[in-house]
Amino acid sequence: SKAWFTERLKLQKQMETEPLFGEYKGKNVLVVQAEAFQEFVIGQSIDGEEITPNLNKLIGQSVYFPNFYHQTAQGRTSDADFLTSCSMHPLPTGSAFIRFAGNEFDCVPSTLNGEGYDTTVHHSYDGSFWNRNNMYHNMKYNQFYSIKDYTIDERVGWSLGDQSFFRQTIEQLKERQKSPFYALSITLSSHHPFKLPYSNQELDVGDLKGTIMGDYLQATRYVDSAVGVLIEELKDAGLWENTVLMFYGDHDNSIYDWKLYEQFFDHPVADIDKDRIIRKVPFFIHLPNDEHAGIVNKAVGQIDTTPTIMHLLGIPLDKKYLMGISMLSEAPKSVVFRNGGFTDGKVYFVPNSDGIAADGTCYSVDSGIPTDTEACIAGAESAKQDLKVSDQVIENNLIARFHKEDKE
Ligand code: GP9
Repeated sequence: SKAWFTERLKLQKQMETEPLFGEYKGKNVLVVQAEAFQEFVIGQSIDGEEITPNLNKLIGQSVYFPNFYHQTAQGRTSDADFLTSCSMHPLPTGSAFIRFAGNEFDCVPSTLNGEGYDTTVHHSYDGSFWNRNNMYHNMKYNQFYSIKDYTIDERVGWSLGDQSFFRQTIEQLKERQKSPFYALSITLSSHHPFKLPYSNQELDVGDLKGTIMGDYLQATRYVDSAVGVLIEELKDAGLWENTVLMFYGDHDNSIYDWKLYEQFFDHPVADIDKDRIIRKVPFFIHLPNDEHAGIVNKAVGQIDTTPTIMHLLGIPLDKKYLMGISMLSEAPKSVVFRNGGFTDGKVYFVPNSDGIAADGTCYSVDSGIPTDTEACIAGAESAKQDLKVSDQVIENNLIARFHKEDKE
C-alpha cells in the first residue's frame, strides 16, 4: 500500500509547480458541507423563479465545479466528512467515523494545526451522532461546537435552522479572535424528509406541491437563503476578503423516483444521468476578491478536497497519506465510487450490482450512450485497486505505521 501512495505523490506533487500553489497562504478557510445538497437544482427555476439565486450568483464569483461527485456509502454524512477532510474512501460497510475513530489519518485539522491555524468544526446536533466527539478529537480539531454551543432560536427540521446556525457560527469564530482559522461547518436543515415549517417555504413548486421533490426544492431554497445570510455575515465581520470559502453537498437526497425528476426537468432522464444526477453535488471555491472565477468542467470528487485546500495554502503533501489529487491541478485523475464505478470525464462506468469490475455499462460522457466496454476496463481495474488500498489502510491502521517508518 505504501508503494501506491508513493506513486500517488508523484501526481499530487505536480501542483507545487502550478500557478495557484500557495497563492492563498495564510488565508482563513471556511468550508460548508451542506446536507443532501445536489447539483441538479443549481441554475434551475420553478414557476419562473430561481431555486438557488444566491448560489447562482456565487458561481460568477467563484471557481465552480459542476462535475464534482460525492463518493459516499453507508456512512452518509460521516463518509462525506471523512472523504473531504481525510482524503480516504469510505468503507464498504458502516462508517469509518464509528468503526475506526481511533486510527491515524492525515486529516486537514492535524495538518493545519502545524501551520499555525486555529481549527474548529461546527454542527448544531448531538455531538455523539456519527461518533463525532471521538472522531473530531482524533482528527485534532481545537474545538467542536455541537448543539450545546448553539441557542435554538430558529427551529427547522432536526434542529437549529441553517440561517441561525451560520450567524452563530460566525459569532463563534469572531469570539475566538484567532487567525488564520480553518473551520468546517456542517448544515442540517435540508435533511430528509425535507419538511420545512410553512413560514420557511419560499417557493411556489406548482404541481410538485405535496411531493417529496417539492419539499426538497423548498429545502434547497432555504439553504440557499442561509448561504446569502452567511455571505452577509462574513462581509459584516470583515472576513469576506481574507477567507477562502468552499461549499459542497455531502450526499444525495435519497429520492430515486425518476418520475419526479422528469416532472421537475420536464423531459425524460437518460440512463447515464440516473446515476450521475444522484452522484453530483456542487462544489464552489470562492477566493478573495472573486479571483480566478470560472467554471471548471473536469470530473472531480470529494476525496480531492484536502489536496485542493493544501494547493491553495501552499502546503506540500510529502509524508501525508492522502488518496486525492488537487482539483485545481492539471494532473490526470478519475473519480472512483464505492460500488466500483468511476468516471474520468470521458467515460462513465456503472458496474453491475454484483460489483465485478468491467462487468457493467461503460458510457461515453459526451454522447451519454453506452460505448465499447473495453474503454472502461483499465479504469475499472484501477478503481478496484484504489478501493482495496483504502480499505487495507483503514482496517489495519497503516497510516500510523507509515508515519512511524517516516520518522525512523
Ligand atoms: C446529523 C447529520 C445527518 O448530525 O449529520 O447525517 P445523515 O443522516 O445525513 O448521514
